[in-house]
Amino acid sequence: MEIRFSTGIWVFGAGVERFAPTGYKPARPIVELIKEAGRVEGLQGLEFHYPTEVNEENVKQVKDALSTANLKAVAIAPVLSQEAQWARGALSALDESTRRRAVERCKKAIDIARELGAEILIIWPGREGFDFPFTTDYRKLWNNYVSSIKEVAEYGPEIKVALEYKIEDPSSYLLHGSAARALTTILELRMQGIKNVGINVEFAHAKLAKEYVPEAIVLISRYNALYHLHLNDIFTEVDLDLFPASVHLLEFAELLYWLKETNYSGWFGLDLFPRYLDAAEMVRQSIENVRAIYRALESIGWERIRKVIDSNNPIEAQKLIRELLR
Ligand SMILES: [Mn+2]
Repeated sequence: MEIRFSTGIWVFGAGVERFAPTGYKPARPIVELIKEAGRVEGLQGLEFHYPTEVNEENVKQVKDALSTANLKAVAIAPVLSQEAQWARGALSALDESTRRRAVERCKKAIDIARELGAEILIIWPGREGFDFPFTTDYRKLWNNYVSSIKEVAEYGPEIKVALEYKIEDPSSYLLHGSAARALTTILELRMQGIKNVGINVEFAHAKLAKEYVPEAIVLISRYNALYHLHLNDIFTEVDLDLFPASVHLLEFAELLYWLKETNYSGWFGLDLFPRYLDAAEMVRQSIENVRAIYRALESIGWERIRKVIDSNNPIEAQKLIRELLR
């Protein structure tokens, strides 16, 4: 399995969050951030938000900076959450003019993706849901949401539209809380002939959905819908984008095994939040974590691991776990 690493350019940014409203670091120009990303050994691609990080005004500059840094544009993620205009929903908004603005933003993000040669449009539906009981006609909400995704996907048939599910936050209850829920939209759209909608599995979001991530990616792979990965980690309930495998080490090992077994050929995206850490160093350590686990699996041997799994024997599995720790 070829492992190609990408990360979000936001990882190198100021790091604004609700407990650090002005960020942990000073804001810097996008070209400087790309330059810094280019110095991370093993990093081959970058992901951008539209329009906050890349937009019509700076796209040429971004393109040049990427080529100088020898990095590929991997994905564009339209901002559909972190603005007051999306407080009551974006692609699912019951207010029709808001919904139109959200769809148009996604189409413009596709235009930017085309210009940069990025193949993936990441939709993080952080406001596609509701906040309070007895406030929402769920039939309208789902109809709006699915038809917006359809319109976006039809606009960019060569683009992979990747839904990044999460159970809650910022909205109180999100339509796409789990892999299976995202799959319902994907399968509904396939019945209407739309074949370019899939999933971006973020490790931490899958944990929030109480999924076991290796099994979740196998389920998604059954439908050839695993378009992208956002690797990171989480302790319990707060999504702070920790180093991949720094908490769920064994689950990560099994995840890598199943990515290989299901012939995953996409990018290994790193969605991290360095806070007070040096961003480049956090990306480096994340790449090394993934590589080290992959090497450990390789040294045991794929055949041996497959045999243990096929034996369906928990005792043999404990021996395999100890082999991994050697
Ligand atoms: Mn993410």
